Amino acid sequence: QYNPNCDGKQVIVHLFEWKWTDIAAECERFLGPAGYCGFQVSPPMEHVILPNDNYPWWQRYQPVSYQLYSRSGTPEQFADMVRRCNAVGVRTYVDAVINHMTGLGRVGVSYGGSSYNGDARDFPGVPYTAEHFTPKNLCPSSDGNVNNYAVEENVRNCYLVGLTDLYGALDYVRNAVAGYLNNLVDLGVAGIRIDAAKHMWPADIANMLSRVKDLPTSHGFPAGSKLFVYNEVIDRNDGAVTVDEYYDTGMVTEFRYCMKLAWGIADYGQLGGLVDYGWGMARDDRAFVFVDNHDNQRGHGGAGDVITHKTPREYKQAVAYMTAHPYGFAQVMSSYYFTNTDEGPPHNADWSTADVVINADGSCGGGWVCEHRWNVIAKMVRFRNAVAGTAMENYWNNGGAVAFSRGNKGFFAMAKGGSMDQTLSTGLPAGTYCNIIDSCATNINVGSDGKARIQINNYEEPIVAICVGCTA
Ligand code: LM2
Ligand code: CA
Repeated sequence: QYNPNCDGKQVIVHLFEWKWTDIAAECERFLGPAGYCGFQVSPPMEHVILPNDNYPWWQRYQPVSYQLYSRSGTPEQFADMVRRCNAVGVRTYVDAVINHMTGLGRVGVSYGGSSYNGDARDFPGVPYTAEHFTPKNLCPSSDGNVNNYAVEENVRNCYLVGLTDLYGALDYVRNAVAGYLNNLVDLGVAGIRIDAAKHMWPADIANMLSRVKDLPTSHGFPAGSKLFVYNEVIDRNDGAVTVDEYYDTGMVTEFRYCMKLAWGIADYGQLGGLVDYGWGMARDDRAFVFVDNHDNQRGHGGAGDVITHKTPREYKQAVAYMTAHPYGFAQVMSSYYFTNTDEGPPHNADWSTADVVINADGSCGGGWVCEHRWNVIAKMVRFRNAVAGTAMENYWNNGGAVAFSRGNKGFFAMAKGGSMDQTLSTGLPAGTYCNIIDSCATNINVGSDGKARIQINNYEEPIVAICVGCTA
């Protein structure tokens, strides 16, 4: 479960709140040609519907059943999306919400017709009833909610913000969750993010995963391929639960990376200390890294010291550095504009999710940010694919600009103020290369000593990325 199953490609994009029909089209017209490994979808299962809160994005983190009806579309549309994306080599990763069901007090009927009653712990669409939820006596908190991150049992056995907590030790629950995951596997899904993994026992996750079958060869997966897994564990050296507890169940989200990268972009002198194992950061082959995610970009889980699309110039530098740097497996965020931290995606008059608008110049409209289409970001996806498997070498940093090579396959430089002029070792064979960031408008000549004069004069996109075999 450590292999993303995308033929060695290196970057996943989170298409936050996109509809299945839009994603299918995006795979064919952009993600495939751009070299994206795949995309993470918002939770695809039936969820609560909250008109009184103007249908917030977080509706989708309150499951009602495992039927694939959601604000993003129907089961048929989901299946069609996965099939069409697989056909162009772009894989689907599902945000799997399996720690809990709805919040207490949530009562209603969801998109696929399943009813829900949080107080009664009644979810006939699965079905789950009261006995399938964590017994009160296992939760050492006076109000039943997670309220002390220093105590493991509190974090894992209590109700996270009042969400009815599934009792993952039960064979019935493990089987129900595995049934959901196996349905996804049958449809051609390549991997999952385990939402709130920190609030689940690693042994429960391991057991659930042990019941999941291999990926189907009918969708182009080599025989014996396993579902890729990344566990969402917010570990900022601030509690009893640490990322290393999840190394056996898959990769782990590395939230300290968001912080460290933000500090490094603010002060290039700190970029050299981006990955700090002494600080407890996940080992390289387990780290799942990102500049920001759907929570911390809006002040929810793991927020603070995070760069987002709201500061585009810094954001491009942050994503560029992440994708150039060899640490971990990388995810790019694709957002919608928001002012209120609860508000859902761009919507039509009836609050159904609006289509993603693609402008003539390739940017998005209609309220969608589409960071994954930004020039620097899309180009750096190609760079990361081109240099996969190589180490960082020839590291140079003068506090205002930074540069390094990736083995003998690529070289990257970035200038905080927008300009630099330095002769540096590139690690590359002698020859003429072109900067893929400016679509090869600039050539860079590497001499027989491996050195090249690196000049940057571009305030918005102050980056040079050259790689063997890379063209406009
Ligand atoms: C996650 N990771 O561990 C998700 O990434 C995060 O987005 C989810 O929280 C959380 N865990 C649970 O899946 C979001 C959001 C919360 C929201 C929950 C449930 O950040 O604010 O909580 O989804 O929808 C909301 C209300 C909260 C209320 C709760 C239960 O904001 O006030 O608690 O619903 O009704 C009484
Ligand atoms: Ca739990």
